[in-house]
Amino acid sequence: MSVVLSAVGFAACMSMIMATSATAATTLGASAAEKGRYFGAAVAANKLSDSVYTTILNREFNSVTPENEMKIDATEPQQNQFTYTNADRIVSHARSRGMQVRGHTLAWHSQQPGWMQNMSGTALRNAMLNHVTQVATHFRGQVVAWDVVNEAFADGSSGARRDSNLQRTGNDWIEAAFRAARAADSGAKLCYNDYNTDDWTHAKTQAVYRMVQDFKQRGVPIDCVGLQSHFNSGSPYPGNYRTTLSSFAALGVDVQITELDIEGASATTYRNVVNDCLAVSRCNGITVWGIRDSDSWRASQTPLLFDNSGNKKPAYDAALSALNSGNPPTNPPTTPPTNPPTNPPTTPPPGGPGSCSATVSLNSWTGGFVATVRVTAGSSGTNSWTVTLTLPSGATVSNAWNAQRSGNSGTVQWTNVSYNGHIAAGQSTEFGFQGTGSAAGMTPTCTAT
Ligand code: 9MR
Repeated sequence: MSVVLSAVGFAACMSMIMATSATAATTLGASAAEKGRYFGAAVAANKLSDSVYTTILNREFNSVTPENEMKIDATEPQQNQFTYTNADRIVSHARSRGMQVRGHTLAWHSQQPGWMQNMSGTALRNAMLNHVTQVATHFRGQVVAWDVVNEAFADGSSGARRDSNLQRTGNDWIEAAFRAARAADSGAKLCYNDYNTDDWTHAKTQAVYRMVQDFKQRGVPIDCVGLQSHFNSGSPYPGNYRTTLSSFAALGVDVQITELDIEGASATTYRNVVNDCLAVSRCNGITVWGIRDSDSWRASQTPLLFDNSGNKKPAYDAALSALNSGNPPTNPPTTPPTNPPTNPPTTPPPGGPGSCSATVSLNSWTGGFVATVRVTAGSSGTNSWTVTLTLPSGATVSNAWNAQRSGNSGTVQWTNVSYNGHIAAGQSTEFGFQGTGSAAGMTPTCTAT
């Protein structure tokens, strides 16, 4: 029996087809945006004159990461001489077309200029903090997220920090970098970024997880974790990738897939990665590490979404269709608060005014310091608290977190902020500040209500 479509049925059928094709986004960036996310690419400044390259970039992507142009050797080739020409070209190309920019990277053991490679100790710590401050200040308001610290953990089963000149300045170099970045640009999301942190069972993944958990508990300003996700035969896409994304997100940070490439560009694996990101509401977006295979740092692995001529590969179709069939976000994308409550508010303890005590620990270097003040409630708990500290002459506070302050030198009073005034009996909270000069010998006093 033949089926004859009535005119009405045919029209209805056509309108369904047209409705479907009219609503499906046709580019990676547009589709990701419909899901409250971005789809980005690493971009090299010297390719912005290649029209095949820029045609794909401008059509497909709504986020850009400079591949090398914001690194330390590029931005501070001589100490205290900053050059932003190539980075600025990428930023202006992106922002003038409505693309967002991820900054990469402020503190890293690799791609250090010669002068920094030869430094150590307090001189290096100061130089690193100065670099973070200067570069984050230059790009303030232009980058939505920074890879503040890159690749600071060792490979293998140790779960240890990677040995480097930066690590040898003291284990707190990472948190010092994050604090300096927050002070310089309170609007950018601050990320820790690493590779081989995709498999949830790996020691390196677990070590990064514990660091982020510790930072959140102690009020170190961190907003996101970047998983580079360079997948290849030696380091394949893990079946528990989604668990890794959701586990980091559960710590209260965003997760971003920052340098995706997949040896051989399996369509299935690209689809899986997109689906995993869409399944985790705090997975903000995906950046592929290059546009065409020939742009890749691993070109021979043909790991990207476009071939050497700029044609879409099957992996492209898989990524786009996964984006198009994903669910819209249940939670709107978040922007970081300028003073994030890193210790989540606890239930106010019963009881009224109490007493409190405070201790201060210092991380000092020539010309500067970071102070961490621990406030501990007495037997009745606190509703609010004030800590008084007298700084030695010459010491000046440049920024602070988790407390309000009066003044920036001499006798300074620090009062709780909204989320850390209530401390249960015997419990503690921490606030901190960074400054110049020497802060040795301060004795804090605490009063509570
Ligand atoms: O793709 C980058 C390549 O052009 C550089 O030569 C290389 C030098 O270190 O860095 C590459 O990008 C790296 C990124 O900055 C950090 N994660 C690993 C990336 C691939 O090596």
